[in-house]
Amino acid sequence: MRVIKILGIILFSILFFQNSFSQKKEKKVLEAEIKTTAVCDMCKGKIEKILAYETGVKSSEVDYKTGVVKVKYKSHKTDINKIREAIANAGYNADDVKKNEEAYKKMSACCKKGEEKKSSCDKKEKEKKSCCGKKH
Ligand SMILES: [Cu+2]
Repeated sequence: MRVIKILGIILFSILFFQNSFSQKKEKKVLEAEIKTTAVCDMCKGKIEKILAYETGVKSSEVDYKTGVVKVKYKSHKTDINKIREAIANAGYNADDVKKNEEAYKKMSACCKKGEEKKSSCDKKEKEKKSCCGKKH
């Protein structure tokens, strides 16, 4: 019985220390990459703006050529799924989180087409027009 009691105490303290350790760890700034359906400069501007207002997000950078958003966030203020949701609410897929259809409908035609439209975005850029025909 005594052994069990001692083992119990040891187990309890291990769990306790682990818990307080991971809480300390959680107050860190984490970096993540989220795959989105961003295709042009306008998408980039939009997503970066949204994330700038998102709680806990320190910085974000969208590479619309690859569709990858690099985001730095405070893990005790937000989590990766909230960030994905914010992007999805703007009309873009974010990893496994599907885009908000209402927001998607309101987007400029150029931003809607994902992969296939990428080439035409580039073409327009070469003509020195903004991808979606708007200055931003
Ligand atoms: Cu776009």
